[in-house]
Amino acid sequence: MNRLTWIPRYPMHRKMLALVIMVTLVMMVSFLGALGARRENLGTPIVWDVNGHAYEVVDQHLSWPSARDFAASQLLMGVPGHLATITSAEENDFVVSVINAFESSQGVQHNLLWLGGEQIPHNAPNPAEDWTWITGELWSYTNWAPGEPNDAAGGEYYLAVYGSGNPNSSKGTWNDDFLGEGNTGFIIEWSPARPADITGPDGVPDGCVDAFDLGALLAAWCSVAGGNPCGTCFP
Ligand SMILES: [Ca+2]
Ligand SMILES: [Ca+2]
Repeated sequence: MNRLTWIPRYPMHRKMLALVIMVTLVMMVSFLGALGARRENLGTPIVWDVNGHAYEVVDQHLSWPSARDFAASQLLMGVPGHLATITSAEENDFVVSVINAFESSQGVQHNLLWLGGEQIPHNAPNPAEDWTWITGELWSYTNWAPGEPNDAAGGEYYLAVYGSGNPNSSKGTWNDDFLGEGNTGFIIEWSPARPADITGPDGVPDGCVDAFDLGALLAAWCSVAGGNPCGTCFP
């Protein structure tokens, strides 16, 4: 009787072969699963070392809601993205540097790129009021282009930042924009959870999560009744 030559003759060896096949299948399924979760857009996110967040320009013409959903579907080390939120002049400068890097490497000039700002409710009477960040961060810093926000076309409920491709507006300034506008892309930000910057050597947050923050955390932990699971505090 013919016999498949790759099948071991002895039961123990057959069990080992079955184990190897099973492990291989599990690894293949895991690998394919990882591929399915990979980021679909090309390019390399750039990390801002001030907050540890990563940013990337996506060169796709999508409506603001579609860009929002696309960003949320993009995982970076297991963290879903969101349309970028800009809460300081320093972050705006960094986002401009990300735009610059993308435009120079790809040889393109973007007109407008969606950000994660939306005016809610949409029928707000004042174009400058009721703006919110998609992440729930405090809306405080703004960098509107001159004359913006103006709701010029009506329905300008969505936030966009100018790239190099608009001759009338400075790169990095903002525009309230409508769904039908010719936005040429959007910016994704990944905001992984990280320990809070509680304090610095002078007692105020210093933009760095370091030993000062750990010390403040431990001090607060011991000072809160019942906060120390060991029931004692270090002197
Ligand atoms: Ca942000
Ligand atoms: Ca506008």
